[in-house]
Amino acid sequence: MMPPRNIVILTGAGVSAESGIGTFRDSGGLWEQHRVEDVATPEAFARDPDLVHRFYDMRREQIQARAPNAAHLALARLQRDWPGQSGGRVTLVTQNVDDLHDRAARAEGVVDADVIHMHGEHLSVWCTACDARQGWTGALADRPACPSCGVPALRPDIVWFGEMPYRMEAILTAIDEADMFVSIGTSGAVYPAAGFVRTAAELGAWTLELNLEASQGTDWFDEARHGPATRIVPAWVEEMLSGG
Ligand code: BJW
Repeated sequence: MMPPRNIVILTGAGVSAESGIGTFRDSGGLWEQHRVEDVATPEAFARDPDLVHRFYDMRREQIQARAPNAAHLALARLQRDWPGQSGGRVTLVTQNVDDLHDRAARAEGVVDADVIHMHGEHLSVWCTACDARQGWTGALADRPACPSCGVPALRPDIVWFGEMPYRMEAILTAIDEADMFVSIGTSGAVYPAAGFVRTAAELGAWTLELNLEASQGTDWFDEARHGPATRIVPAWVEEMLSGG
């Protein structure tokens, strides 16, 4: 393999698991006996908004008590140091709706960190009346008014099943320009993210999977390393930054 310049990293729930944030499809990935597919859809929200608000209020509160782990911090160091070392760039795309990559970037002093949250963010709300999106740390179950328009029409700024993930054009451009595509802590069960490895491989990028176990798309990767993210991600970043 030629030394890579541009790297695209896709992360999923597995990268935050060791920070104490449960994954979606591992055993125990249920909430009050509901599957994620039963609460994370526009239809579920229309049918039972109280249930959906309680689910997201609980998770919005939970993530604020969690902290980035060694994998988030290592990826932030790669974002910070790779451009100077290689002349290339690292595009970090996450399916996660927590803010642990963003906090890790701040902790490691990444200038202009751009974490692409393709499935939205827990700490953001979207007003379905005026279309404004804004930062939010509190609850929504009591139907607060939108700070922009005053209408109590706020919903979690989360991409639910059947909705278009955010910033797809920027993601596909980055994959098109990537020499290396790395997937970390994702089961490969949810599209379009699950298809990125195939696109990257077809466009000529070298592909690497870092996950606890083989993902559903594991055959698409040139190399797979399996183990906990806090061990295998810092080791890989160290290899990259030492030119190995
Ligand atoms: C560790 C670890 C450790 C654990 N260290 N690793 C039929 C076929 C194909 C597609 C479809 C279909 N029917 C419908 C669709 C489309 C649908 C879809 O994919 N459905 C599937 C269920 C089949 N997708 C959509 O609807 C998306 N939109 C869309 O497609 O729009 C149309 C479009 C068309 C053309 C182009 C583009 C778009 C929207 C998807 C929205 C997903 N939203 C969620 C919920 C929001 C978050 C929330 O509620 O909190 O996002 S679902 C949930 O799954 C969440 C995640 O981001 C996402 C992915 O999960 P992830 O991250 O992979 O987690 P897990 O739990 O599955 O895996 C964790 C992994 O970590 C495991 O492998 C573990 O082993 C590993 N692990 N500990 C390392 N310590």
